[in-house]
Amino acid sequence: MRDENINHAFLDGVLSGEHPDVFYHFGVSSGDPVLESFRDVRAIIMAGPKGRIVDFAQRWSRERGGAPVIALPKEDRFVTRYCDGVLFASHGMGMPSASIAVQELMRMVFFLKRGDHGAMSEVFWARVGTSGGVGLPGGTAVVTTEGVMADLKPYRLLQGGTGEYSFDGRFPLDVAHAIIDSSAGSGIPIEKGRTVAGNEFFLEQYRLDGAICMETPESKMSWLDWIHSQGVRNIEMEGAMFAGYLNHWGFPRFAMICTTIVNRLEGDQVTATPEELGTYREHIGDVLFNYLHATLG
Ligand code: R2B
Ligand code: URA
Repeated sequence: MRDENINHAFLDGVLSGEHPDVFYHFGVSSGDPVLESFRDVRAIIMAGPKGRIVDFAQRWSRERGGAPVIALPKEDRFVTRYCDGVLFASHGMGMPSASIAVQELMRMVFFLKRGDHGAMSEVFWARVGTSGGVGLPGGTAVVTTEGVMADLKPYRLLQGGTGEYSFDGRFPLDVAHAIIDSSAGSGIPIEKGRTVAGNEFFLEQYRLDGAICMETPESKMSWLDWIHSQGVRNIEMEGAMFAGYLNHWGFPRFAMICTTIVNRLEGDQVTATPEELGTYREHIGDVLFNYLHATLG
């Protein structure tokens, strides 16, 4: 862990009991007894939609001998489920939403593991989601090696009027390879590659079908060809921040697994049928669960 990047000025007072930590968007505080049952958390699995979290937790419970599922009561922002060492949490769409979930969960892990670096570094984090493929057909599971923004630079935010904060978007390659290995022989098409995180579904992903369009067919294809030539295999909306924040604290084990739902070299609109989309989502669920079983025993 990178202790120098942990906000001890705020967090140490939580451990010493000077003040609680209110995880406002999850509707829970460090003083709430329900968090005692999360102490053994070994993996944090995040996904955009709430329904996917509920489904994942139910599946994990089934596959772990009917282990109980615990829900946090507040569900208007993010949905959370805890079951047998795994905390499942939704993050909404885009980096502004997902960054709130990630920051509160990082604080929660600090609290649950009592600031112990060894225990914190054992926690595995994953985002499991959908994406636009770049030269890949729908239904391919992409395991990300690096998250970048649309200009292929790392995730960054305005630092008031003075500059920008910038974050390292690389994903640990040993984890990416272990995920791919644990689904070997499953028949699911899996690729690894860099992933662009757009701040927008339309403009920062160079779509021509938005209400607002700033691109031409030529500028769109030129961007897609460029990012493809630089090793990008898919486009989504959270990965660069997700890796950037986890790297900032020095978490060593995290990953992103996204299914492609459209091949952006062939079009912009998502025309896959509900049945096809269901199959694509099953792929990433299977890849995730194969790894969870392999890594958590
Ligand atoms: C993938 O899908 C969502 C947009 O449809 C977004 O959250 C993402 O990263
Ligand atoms: N999610 C995205 O952000 N982009 C796509 O093209 C598909 C899913």
